[in-house]
Amino acid sequence: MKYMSQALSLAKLAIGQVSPNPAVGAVIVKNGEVVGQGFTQPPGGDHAEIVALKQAAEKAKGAALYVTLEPCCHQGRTPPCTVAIIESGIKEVYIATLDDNPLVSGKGKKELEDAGIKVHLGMMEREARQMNEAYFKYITTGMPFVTAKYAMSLDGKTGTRTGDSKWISNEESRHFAHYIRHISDVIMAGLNTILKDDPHLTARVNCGRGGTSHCQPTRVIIDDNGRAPLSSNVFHVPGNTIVAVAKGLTPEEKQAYDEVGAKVVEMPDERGLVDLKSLLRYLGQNGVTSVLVEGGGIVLGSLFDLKLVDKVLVFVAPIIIGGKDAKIPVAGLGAELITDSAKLRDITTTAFGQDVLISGYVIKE
Ligand code: AOF
Ligand code: ZN
Repeated sequence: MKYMSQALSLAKLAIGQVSPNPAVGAVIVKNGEVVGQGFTQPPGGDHAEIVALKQAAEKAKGAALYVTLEPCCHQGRTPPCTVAIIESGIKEVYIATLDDNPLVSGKGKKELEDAGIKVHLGMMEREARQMNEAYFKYITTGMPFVTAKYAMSLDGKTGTRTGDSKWISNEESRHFAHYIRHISDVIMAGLNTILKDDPHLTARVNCGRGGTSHCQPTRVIIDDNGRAPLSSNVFHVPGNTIVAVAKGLTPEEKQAYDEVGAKVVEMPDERGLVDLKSLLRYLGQNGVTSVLVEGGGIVLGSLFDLKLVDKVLVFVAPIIIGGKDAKIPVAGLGAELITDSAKLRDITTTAFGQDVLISGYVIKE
C-alpha cells in the first residue's frame, strides 16, 4: 500500500499535463528500498515505468514494481513498457488497475505473467481509476469527460440581478477551482460569460513550470455568431483559445481571430446554434480527454439537456442573493418532472472554510 500510494502521488504530478495519455506513477522497490521512481512524461516522452527503470538501472533485477496503470504492450509513440520490464529482470509487479485501452487491456498483464513475472492486480484500484477517470472515458468512447463547475449562493444563484458575481465562493474554494482548471485539458465558457466577466480562464497555480502556455488548458468559447470581442482577456493570456461558432464567419472575421492567435471552429446544429455534441467529438478527435465547463447558465443548460455532463462540482456559499432576475447556474429547457432530473451518484462533500463543495457523477441511463 505504501509504495502504491507513493506511485499515485507521483502520477498526480502528471495529471492534466500528458493528455491524451493517462497520468501514471511507478515505484521500484528492492530490499525495502526505493531504487527508482517516475511519472508519465508528455506524449512522445517516457512512460512512468521507463523513467523508474532508467533510474533503477541494474538494481531493477529481482525488484518489485508498483505501477498505477497496467503497463502498455504496444508500440505507440513509444515502445512497449512490458518489454522493458521483462528485460530489466523485475520479478514482481503490482498493478492498481487495468488499462481500458483496447490495445492494452489485460494483454499487458498477460505478457508479464507469460514471462514468469508475478503480477498482483487491484491494489488501490479505486483511487487509480478516479485519477484517470477522464482518460478511461476518452479511450473507450473517443469523447472527452465533461465536468460542470459553478459556485452558487445558498438560494441557488450564480450572480445578482445586475450580474455581479465577484465573489460568491471564498478564496479557498477559488484556489481549489484553479487546481481543477490545471488538471483539465479544456476550459469551456459561453459568450455571455466572456462579455460579462471578461475572465482569463487560465489556471493560476504553481505547476513548477513557470506558468507558461504549455501548462495552460485550451479555452473553448461557445459563441454562436462569432461576437467575442478581440480585446477579451481570453485572447491575450498564455495558452490556446478556440472560438466555436454556428455560422460561417467572413474571411476578415476569421482572420481577425487568427491574428489574436485564436482558432475558429464552425459547428452548427439544426437550430443554428453550436452543436455541443459534435464539438465535444471534435475535441476528442484532437486528443482532448477532459473538458471543464465554467458556465454560464445557457451552456450548462444545453449540456444538461443533451445529457453530456459526466461530473458536477458545485461550491455552495453561505449567502442569500435573492431576486427573481438573479442569475441561475443551469438554464436550458430543464426537466419537466423531478424524475427527469439529472441524478448524481458517489456524492462527496468537502468544506473549504465556510463553503461546501458538493461533487458527484451524473448517472447515465
Ligand atoms: C504505460 N505507462 O506511463 C502511460 C501509459 O503513444 P505512447 O507510446 O505514449 O502510448 C500511449 C498509450 O500508452 C496510452 O493510450 C495508454 O494506453 C498507455 N499509457 N502506459 O505503460 C504510462 N502513460
Ligand atoms: Zn508504457
